[in-house]
Amino acid sequence: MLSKKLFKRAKTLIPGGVNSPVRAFKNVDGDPFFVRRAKGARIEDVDGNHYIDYVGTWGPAILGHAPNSVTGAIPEMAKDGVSFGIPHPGEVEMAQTIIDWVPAVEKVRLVSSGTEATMSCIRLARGYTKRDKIVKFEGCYHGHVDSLLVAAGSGALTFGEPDSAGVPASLAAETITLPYNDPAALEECFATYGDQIAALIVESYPANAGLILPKDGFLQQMRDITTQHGSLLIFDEVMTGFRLGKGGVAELEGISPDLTAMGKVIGGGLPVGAFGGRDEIMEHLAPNGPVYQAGTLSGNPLAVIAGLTQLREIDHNNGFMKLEALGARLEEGVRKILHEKGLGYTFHRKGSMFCLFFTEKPVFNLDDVETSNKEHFRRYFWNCLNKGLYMAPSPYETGFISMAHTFDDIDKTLEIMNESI
Ligand code: KE4
Repeated sequence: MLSKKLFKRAKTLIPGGVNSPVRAFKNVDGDPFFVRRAKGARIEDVDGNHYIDYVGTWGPAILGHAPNSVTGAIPEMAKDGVSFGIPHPGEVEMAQTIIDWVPAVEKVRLVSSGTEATMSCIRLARGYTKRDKIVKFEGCYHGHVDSLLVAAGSGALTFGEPDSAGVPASLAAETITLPYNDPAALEECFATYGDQIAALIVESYPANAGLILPKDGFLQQMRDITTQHGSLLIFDEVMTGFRLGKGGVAELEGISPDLTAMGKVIGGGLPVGAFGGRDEIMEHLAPNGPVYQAGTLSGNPLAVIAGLTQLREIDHNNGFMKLEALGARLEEGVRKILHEKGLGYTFHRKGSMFCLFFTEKPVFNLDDVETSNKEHFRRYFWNCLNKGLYMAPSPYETGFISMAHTFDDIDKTLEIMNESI
C-alpha cells in the first residue's frame, strides 16, 4: 500500500505526517490515503482506489476538482507572471466581483487564507473601536488565530482560556466564549462587558462542529446587540461564502455584518482569503489608516484568476440552483434511510452543505454534538471509504456537494450510505 509507505515516511519529515491536522484521520483512528489526482466529483488515491468526494478540499472545490475552466486559466495567466507584488488588474476585478456579490462589503482586501482574513478582521475591529474584548462561540472555528483559539472559561461569562498551547493566557483572557444558540448568555455578556467589546465574531452557519444552524432570531439578536453597544459584528463566511448564494448567509438571512471574512471558494483551490466591510471601517487599514495588515502574496495573480474563473462559472451555470437540487436529493434519501433503519439521527443541510450527526438529540450547540456516538461514526466512515465514498474524516466537519456531482452520484452515494450506517 503506497499510501501507508508514504504516510510512514511523511511522519519522519512533517509533524504528524500532514500539513494540516485534520488530514491525519485522527478523528477516525486510522491512516489517511494519499491522493494521486482528483477530477470533478472524484478522487483517485496513489493505490488506484477511486472515491466520490464530499470533502471538496474542505470547501473550495465547488465546481468539483480541477474544473477545465480553472485549470485552463491558471497556465494562461502564468505565461505573464506568477507573482508580482505590484498591483495588477485581476485584483481590481476580484474586488469588484466580491463587492458586487456581497451587499455588506463596500471595500475589500485580499489575503492568502481564511485565517489571515479572520485575524485581520479582529485586529481591524480592535483598532477601529479602540476596544480589546472579542466574543466568539463554542464550536465555532475561525482558523488558527491566537485570539480565536480560546475555549470557554470555567463559567459562561468568565474570560477565555487558551484552546491551544502557545496562546498567552493574557491574550485568551480578552476573548469571551459563549454557548451557541443561547440568547440569554449573549444578552448577559453584553450587559456586563458591552462597552469593552470590540467585536463579536461568528460563523454565519457554524460548520466546524458539524453543521449547526442558528435558532430563529439569534443572528438578528447578534446584529442588534452589537449595534446597541457600539461593537462590530463579524461574519465568518470563509466556509459559507459564495457557496450558499452570491451574498452568502448574510444575504440569505437579511443580516448586514460590519465585517465579513471570506476564503475557500474565491480561490478556486489556490490560496486566497479576503475580508471586507463598511468603507469607514476598512479605511482604518494601512496605508490609509493606523491598523497594519500586509501580505507578500495577497492578490496573487494565479490565485485571483483561479477564483474569478470559478465564481464566473458558478454564476453563468446557475450553480446555486443546481447545488440546491443535488442537496435536496441527498437529504430526501438520507432521511429515508434513517427512517427505514429506525435511526433518529439528526441531519442538517443548507444548500450543498450537510452533516449527519450520530445522535438522536436535536443539535443546537457543541454540547449537543458531543452526544454523538463516535464509535458508530468511525465505523460508518470506514465502511463508506472502503466502498468508494470519501466523507469528512471527523464528526465535527461538514460535507460539501459540488456542481460536478450528478444525480446518479447522489443515488450511488445513498446506496453506499445505506450499506454503511
Ligand atoms: P484557512 O486558514 O484554513 O484557509 O481558513 C480558516 C477557517 C476560517 N473560518 C472557517 C469558518 C473555516 O472553516 C476555516 C477552515 N476550515 C477548515 C475545515 N473545517 C480547514 C481545514 C483544515 O484546517 O485543514
